[in-house]
Amino acid sequence: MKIRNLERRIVIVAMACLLSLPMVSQVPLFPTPVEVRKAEGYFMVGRNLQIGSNGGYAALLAGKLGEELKEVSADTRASGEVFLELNELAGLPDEGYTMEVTPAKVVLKASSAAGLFYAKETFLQLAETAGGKIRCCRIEDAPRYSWRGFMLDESRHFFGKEKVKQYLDMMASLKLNVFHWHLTDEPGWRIEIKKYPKLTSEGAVGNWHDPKAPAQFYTQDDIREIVSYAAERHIMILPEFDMPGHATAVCRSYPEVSGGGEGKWEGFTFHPCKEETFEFISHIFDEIISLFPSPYIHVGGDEVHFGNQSWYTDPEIQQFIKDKNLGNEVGLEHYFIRRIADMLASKGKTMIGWDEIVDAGVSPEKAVVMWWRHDRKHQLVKALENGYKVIMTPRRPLYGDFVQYGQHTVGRFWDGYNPIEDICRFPEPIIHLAQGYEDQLMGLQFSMWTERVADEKRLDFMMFPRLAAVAESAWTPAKKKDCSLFMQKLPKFLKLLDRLGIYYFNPFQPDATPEPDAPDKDDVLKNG
Ligand code: TNX
Repeated sequence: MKIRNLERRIVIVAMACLLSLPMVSQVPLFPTPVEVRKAEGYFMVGRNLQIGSNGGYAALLAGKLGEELKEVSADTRASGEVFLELNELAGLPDEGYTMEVTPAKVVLKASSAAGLFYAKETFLQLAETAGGKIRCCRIEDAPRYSWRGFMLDESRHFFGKEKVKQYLDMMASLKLNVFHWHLTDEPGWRIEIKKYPKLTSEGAVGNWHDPKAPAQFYTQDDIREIVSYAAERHIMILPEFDMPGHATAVCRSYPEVSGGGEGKWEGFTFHPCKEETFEFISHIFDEIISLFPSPYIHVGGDEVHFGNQSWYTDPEIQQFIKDKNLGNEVGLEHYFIRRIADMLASKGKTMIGWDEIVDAGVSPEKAVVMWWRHDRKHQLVKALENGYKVIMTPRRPLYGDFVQYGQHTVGRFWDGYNPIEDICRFPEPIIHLAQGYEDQLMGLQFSMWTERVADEKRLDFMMFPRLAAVAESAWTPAKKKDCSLFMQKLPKFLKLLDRLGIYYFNPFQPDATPEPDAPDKDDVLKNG
């Protein structure tokens, strides 16, 4: 009899645990906060809501609530208060915040403007996902990584200002804080440079699928508008000017700085040793720097070997390698990168480059590395051992042009593909490689290359809902991250996407959300 009672008690306790676990952790927030303690009762978001602040964002919050709660059932009578409190003395971590919800009042507190901004985003998401009826709770939250990025390639295909702003809004809601803007590459140059007008009159013509597509690019006014739109959302924009390779659009417009190349790689690189090349690049940097307040400029540095055939035969280049004692063409590539790092340092900026730059011998004071070649884990380790700060964006699982479902027919594969669960789990499977170097890991980013993404519908489809998992892996600390719970609450995020009219892949019903049409059917790239 006693044993029976004990058994029953164990069953009851076990059931209570099972029931309460998801209740505690499944607060409908993306990304999952560090700590949520639920309490009794609800705060109702009503029409008579009072919003106060000593640190801004009250009007913004009121506006957003007005807009977004039109769609959900906001109680018309309730009249609580929300207060946004900026308190430097509270000693909350940078970008961190607390949120205390009681039936009569919500207090959002932070010690930094960014923290207060994120507290507001949390409140908004809760109000939205809970239909204006917010469960009483206390949230303590702060990010795992300071670099929570998203990269968009607008050279291969151009999407324009409105799309970028929509994504900046999504990033803000997900607490992502770096927009890496890949503005130059083979098919098109996408940023107005006053000193070199042909960069856009000629270089902006064409895209990956159509070399004659009318010129598409951002004017300097557009750039300023987007930079300030991002700054209002605590998002830094990192511009990328890819060199010495992936420079085809530049070399088409200004052949005097071209480094040759063959066949489809004609004009792929800058001329690596003409003084004129460095002056040209320096002038472009000056305009880029005047537009982007970011302390970093991304200079690419990837895949130079694709199109540097002429470096091996051009007598001037060969002589330069000898005179400077650079050894060979790879040594020349490294010389180029070191010069660019010095040039940027002299202009007060830090260079960021793809992981090829680890071999160039740049001082770690002057460069940050983006690790992308998932199949070269030693390059991540080497970057860390050599003292570089690193941002992780390995192709698997953080490239958005990889498919997210085995049956998809347009996109990349490489011994598998990038389902949302793999993104959520990152970086745990590789984090042991960084053991002892955690301080050098700035964070991670999702990189959306667009050779196979020709329009907005496909772009949305490749982005969502995976971007929510990117936020989860960049924000939520490992010990608080639970990817099966994340998947359980994901339908709430899909509902938000529905409300915003964003087309997405539904991992729960893969066949209900078919792949959008693409210019090239079955455009699959495998392992290369
Ligand atoms: C490699 S990532 C590239 C890009 C391509 C991408 C496609 C990197 C540094 N270079 O130029 O768009 O693969 O996945």
